[in-house]
Amino acid sequence: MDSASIGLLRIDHVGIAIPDLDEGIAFYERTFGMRCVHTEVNSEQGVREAMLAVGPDPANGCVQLLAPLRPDSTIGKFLEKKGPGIHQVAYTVADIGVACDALRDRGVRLLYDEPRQGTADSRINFVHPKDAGGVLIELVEPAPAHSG
Ligand code: V0V
Repeated sequence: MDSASIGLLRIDHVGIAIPDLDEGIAFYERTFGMRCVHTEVNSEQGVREAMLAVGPDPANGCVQLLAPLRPDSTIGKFLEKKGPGIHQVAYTVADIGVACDALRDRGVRLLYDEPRQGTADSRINFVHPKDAGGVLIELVEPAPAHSG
């Protein structure tokens, strides 16, 4: 890895906050012809979520729909303040520990001291939007079976 690289591999997903997951999935399938490849409830993050493959291969990038489990969850509060829309941009990383340490060295705040559980047993962390030009950046290290 060269000194500037933090091990980013590709855009993993663009996360979109929506009030109702089933309606959101139906809209993206009907309108854009995307395919829902995964749904899951993440209680710790307070979300019901769905991954929709943008093209034939989900590894080339997904839209992630995020619906709140509770009004006081992160997505619930975001919807109340800003309404539905883009919530985050997520990058796949080779090694989340390496990426987070490199970002901390560069003066960027990570939200968690240690990575937490994300979609499909991935490990995730976030860069605070105030340290990333107003964009919530998620880092995703896929579970071994999903990486590549
Ligand atoms: C808040 N702000 C944002 C933002 N959320 N700016 C851009 N994008 C967002 N998504 C801004 C907001 O406008 C305020 O700016 C400021 O940050 C403080 O916001 P707040 O409403 O007071 O909210 P906080 O501070 O309570 O929470 C903001 C953070 C929170 C980013 C700390 O959303 C968080 O912990 N996010 C990480 C977890 C998460 O997002 N989980 C749900 C997805 P002004 O008004 O002060 O200028 S879970 C997921 O993606 C999974 C499981 C997965 O992908 O696998």
